Amino acid sequence: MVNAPVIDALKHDLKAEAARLGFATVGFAPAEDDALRAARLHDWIAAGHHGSMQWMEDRADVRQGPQSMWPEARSVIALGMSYAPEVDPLALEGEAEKARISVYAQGRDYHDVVKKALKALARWLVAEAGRRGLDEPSLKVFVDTAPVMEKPLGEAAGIGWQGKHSNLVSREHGSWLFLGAIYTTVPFAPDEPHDDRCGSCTACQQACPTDAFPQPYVVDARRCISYLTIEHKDPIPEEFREAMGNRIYGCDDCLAVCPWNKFAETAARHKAFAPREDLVAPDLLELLRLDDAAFRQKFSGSPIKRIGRNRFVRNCLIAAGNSGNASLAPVVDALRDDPDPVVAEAATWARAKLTAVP
Ligand code: B12
Ligand code: SF4
Ligand code: SF4
Repeated sequence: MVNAPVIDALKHDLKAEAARLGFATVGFAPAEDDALRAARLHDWIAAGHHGSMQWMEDRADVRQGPQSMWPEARSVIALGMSYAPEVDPLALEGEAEKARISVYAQGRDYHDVVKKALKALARWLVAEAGRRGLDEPSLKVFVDTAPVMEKPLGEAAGIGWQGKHSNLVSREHGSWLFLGAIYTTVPFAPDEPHDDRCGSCTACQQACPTDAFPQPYVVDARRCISYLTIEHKDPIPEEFREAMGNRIYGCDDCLAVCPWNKFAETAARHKAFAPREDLVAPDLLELLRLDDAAFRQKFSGSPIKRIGRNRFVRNCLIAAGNSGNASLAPVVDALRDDPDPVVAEAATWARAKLTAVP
């Protein structure tokens, strides 16, 4: 039997516990599939917007909604952790000796931080439900890697809305939230879905260096610098190389120009996401010299470690080619003989660009 007053009190206390664990926001949605959301996911994949992310295609039928993954689920708890930056993420644009690492990757790996907090919240929920005489709940926790559409679920749970850059925007935290979700058998009363507050603004679409938005709210990953620098394993298509500038890991441009960021309090940022000093404005020259062992050591505990040395150095070479900085030529030259063909090809491209420097 559903004991609504006890579940409502549990929901109230769960919000306080989530805040204690470092979440900046939490909301509740019914664990229902939504036909429009599912159709848009399938359309996105049919259009090829996922590029080489085959895992998006393989599990699209599960990703499309909570019921498709787990029919026993009754509620979705959507959570956000803030990583609001203190300085303008676009400040290093065009700096010849420096590289740009997106804000989300300058601190500790959010997968680890958010997952740990989600698990702690899940344990709290099981213990509290038992203490309050409710049936033992089942739960599943997710951050990023599972076939779950975290952004639309966050919108359904009222913690923000999907902006025209497609990410979840919060009135209090702007574009700077990592998302996580818990599916549970507890039938929590849902919160109101968030309404769209983009209005006539188009700042994010205009800011995109590679024109990655075929229409508002939709990203073609194949054109997105985040995808090209993190997910894409092969040589970066020539048409995007110059537009990448000095971005070597991810991209913040569409997030950073969002007017809602002015309400984002860095005080709400989880302390684990404070930027590492050496990753705020790293020297391209130093990064180009990383071998496998040095790469692993430098990026231990950072999300950057996931892409491996070769892909990382490939990205740095594109930035070197764009730098117009002839003093990088010797280190670029040396990488033309790199055993990895993708690195070697990027070095040849960068060297030719630097030769053209007057
Ligand atoms: C695949 C993926 C990517 C891909 C594809 C991006 C994308 N837009 O989907 C790439 C590698 C490009 C990427 C990049 C980034 N990502 Co990413 N990514 C994901 C992942 C794993 C899946 C997203 C997904 O399901 N995409 C499929 C598409 C179809 O979903 P969608 O974008 O929600 O699409 C909806 C809209 O297009 C909408 N729609 C379509 N047409 C229309 C029309 C109208 C009128 C409307 C209203 C809506 C609408 O319907 C679709 C379905 O509902 C999620 C984690 C997760 N499990 O959810 C993280 C996630 C979305 N990424 C995240 C981040 C931080 C980023 C980057 C900012 C990282 C960076 N700094 O480089 C960039 C941002 C680029 C961008 N503008 O999107 C965060 C976003 C947090 C937030 N506040 O929203 C997530 C949630 C990870 C996390 N757990 O925190 N990412
Ligand atoms: S992350 Fe950068 S490249 Fe990707 S859509 Fe946003 S502005 Fe464009
Ligand atoms: S920049 Fe403008 S259009 Fe883009 S998400 Fe923010 S408010 Fe919406």
